[in-house]
Amino acid sequence: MLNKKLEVGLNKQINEELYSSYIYLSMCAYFESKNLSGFAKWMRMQSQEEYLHANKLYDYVIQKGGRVALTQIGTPKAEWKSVLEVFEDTLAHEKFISKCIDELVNLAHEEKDHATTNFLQWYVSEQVEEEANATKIVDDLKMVGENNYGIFMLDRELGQRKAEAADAE
Ligand code: OFO
Repeated sequence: MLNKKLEVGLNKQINEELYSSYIYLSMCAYFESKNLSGFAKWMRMQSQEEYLHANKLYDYVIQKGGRVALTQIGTPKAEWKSVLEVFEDTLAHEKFISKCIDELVNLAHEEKDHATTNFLQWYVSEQVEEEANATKIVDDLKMVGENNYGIFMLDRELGQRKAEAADAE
């Protein structure tokens, strides 16, 4: 049976992951509106990954005999001043998610729930990758600055993103 405090925490994280999915889908729509199809594709895939992150938590709660409780998802931001601002928001959001995961791990430790501690390690590693990816894109965008050709090339590069293997999202 799933510890009650962890059931609440994991359900909260399901909401955070679904909200992440919603944020990135909104960023995708923004890029589509600017005809930046490569950035849009990257964001669409990011959104789909977040949906899978939510579902992984969802399945775990059920597997442990807990009850999934879905709650309202916030309205995501819809407008940005630049491509750089979108990715700065992405990085800030991923740092926030890393903090949420760390707090959940702390709770699992406090409650001596080793199975959940172990389960959450996947998210701990994933966040290292998520922050590194966003940091790299922010750095690249800072390097090209206002240069349209640079933005064009980055749009093409990010449009090459491939879906990760089903188990490794
Ligand atoms: Fe963006 O990462 Fe989920 O967990």
